[in-house]
Amino acid sequence: MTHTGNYSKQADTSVLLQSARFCTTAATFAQLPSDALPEVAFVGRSNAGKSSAINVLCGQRRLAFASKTPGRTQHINLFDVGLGGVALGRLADLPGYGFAAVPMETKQRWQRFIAQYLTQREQLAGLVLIADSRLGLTELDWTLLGYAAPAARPVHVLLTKADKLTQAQRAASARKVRDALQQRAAALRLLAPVSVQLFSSTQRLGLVEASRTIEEWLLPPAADAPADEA
Ligand SMILES: Nc1nc2c(ncn2[C@@H]2O[C@H](COP(=O)(O)OP(=O)(O)OP(=O)(O)O)[C@@H](O)[C@H]2O)c(=O)[nH]1
Ligand SMILES: [Mg+2]
Repeated sequence: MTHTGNYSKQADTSVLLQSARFCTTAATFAQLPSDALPEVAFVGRSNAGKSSAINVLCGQRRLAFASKTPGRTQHINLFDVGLGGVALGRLADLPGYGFAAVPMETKQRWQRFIAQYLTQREQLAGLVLIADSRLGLTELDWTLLGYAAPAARPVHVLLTKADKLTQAQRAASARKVRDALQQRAAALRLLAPVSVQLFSSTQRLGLVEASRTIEEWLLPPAADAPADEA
């Protein structure tokens, strides 16, 4: 991989992601932007830390709303990212799943919306699956990976809240998730690559690795030679 990323001198956040600006909020599939900009979606259980991860990756404190009340993100919130004022891609903050106190009907509506997004969103370039490093991947996460599998987009798992674990526990958490993925990938028909890393929004752990992965999905690879217009 030749792509080196766009990093400012001292910062661990990428210039591309720092440019994030709120774009729109969508409550239905039809409300999603219809242009062709590639999108990276953040998915995971409610309260896993999706919004916090987006905020810290973008170097902005309140871009995606991070709350202590689980289940607050009920729509898909989209953020534009670009370089030199030109939008090149989007980040999508998807509704969290698995929050028990949400009425069944609401839960089913979100589930359908997420499933439709994962299977039909052509602009989807990759999925960032956020999971609590203390819990690893739960059955709901495996269900989501099953929904996502047919679209064959790459998945990057952020095992977040790693600040709550000791070094040894962190290593064990990552190993357990990698092993489980290896065991279940064939049954789930996960064809695209799945990568795993530890992360902490509060301790800014793993920012560079996560940003690089997202940048590589959003920015087209540098061409060897500029293509002539035919
Ligand atoms: N210690 C620690 N706490 C975190 C971290 N990331 C998120 N949190 C906390 O976890 C809670 C949930 O974080 P959010 O980012 O709102 O989670 P979410 O996945 O967006 O939740 P929903 O929008 O409800 O789906 C908040 O109280 C955050 O402060 C982390 O890396 N470390
Ligand atoms: Mg959220």
